[in-house]
Amino acid sequence: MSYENIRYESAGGIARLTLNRPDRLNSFNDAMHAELRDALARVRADTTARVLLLTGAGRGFCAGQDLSDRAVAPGGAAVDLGASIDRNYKPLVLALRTLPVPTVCAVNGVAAGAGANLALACDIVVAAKSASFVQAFCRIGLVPDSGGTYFLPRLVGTARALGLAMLGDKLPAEQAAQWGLIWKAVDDAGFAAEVEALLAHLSTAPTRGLVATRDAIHASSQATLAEQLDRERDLQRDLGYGDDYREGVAAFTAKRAPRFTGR
Ligand code: T3D
Repeated sequence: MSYENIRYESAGGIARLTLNRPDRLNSFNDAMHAELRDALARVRADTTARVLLLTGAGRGFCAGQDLSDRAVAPGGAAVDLGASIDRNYKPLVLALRTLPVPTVCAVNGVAAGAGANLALACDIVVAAKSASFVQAFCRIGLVPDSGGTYFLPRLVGTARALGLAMLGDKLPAEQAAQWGLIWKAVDDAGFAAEVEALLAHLSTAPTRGLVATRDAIHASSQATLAEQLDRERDLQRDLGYGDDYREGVAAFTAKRAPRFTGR
């Protein structure tokens, strides 16, 4: 499939996916969703990829659903938004959360509506200080979707989740980091270099161990302590037979840098 609404490349262990409708602040349309599905399937099948970068082209990260596809003429039939979520947004969020490699979202500018929550579906979210997060749904009479009602209270607590979701204010990147919504806000001047350093690190990290860590941390909110201890035991047992654990211990013992293969 050729892409018109996104850019995708994979090289040096890094898969890079860029939302690419900058004149519409990279808002989603059906064609972009289809391309994203295709690209994420490629990442999943790419045995050389060790990390995924998700970012946006131009001044924004993503403004959520393209609302020009949602305008209804007086008396016209309304669009079935539930069908849109089943077809596009739910598979997108679940595909990101279950990728076999760590995911980094570099929020280069405003992230609004489903665009904000797409970012929150990634493992590590780094934002330029000029970026912001907007739960814009309440401005058009909707609820936060694409995992918004799931991610927000878990990340920032009920009071802040409700404030963000019911008021729809722009949350500046620095405050988002202070609140624990994202990992880090970085000066615009150093943003690209910081993202590249993160990608270089993750592309040579013990990939299976990191993905198992993500899965365990996500599972913990539904688990008892005993269940979580059992989960950690099972993952540790599995990883303990892996190449990266063997390499990590060998490198530590030999006082050299490890050469992880992601296996
Ligand atoms: O529908 C379904 O399938 C259900 C799922 C829904 C998921 C959702 O995401 S619903 C929420 C949809 N998104 C929004 O409501 C956000 C709308 N946009 C904004 O609130 C603001 O544009 C931003 C806060 C994102 C950025 O503000 P600002 O001042 O930096 O930029 P701007 O001037 O508002 O926008 C720049 C241009 O992008 C402008 O076009 P123009 O005037 O230059 O021709 C604006 O219309 C366009 N744009 C921004 N967001 C969207 C958009 N065009 C279409 N759809 C958008 N979502």
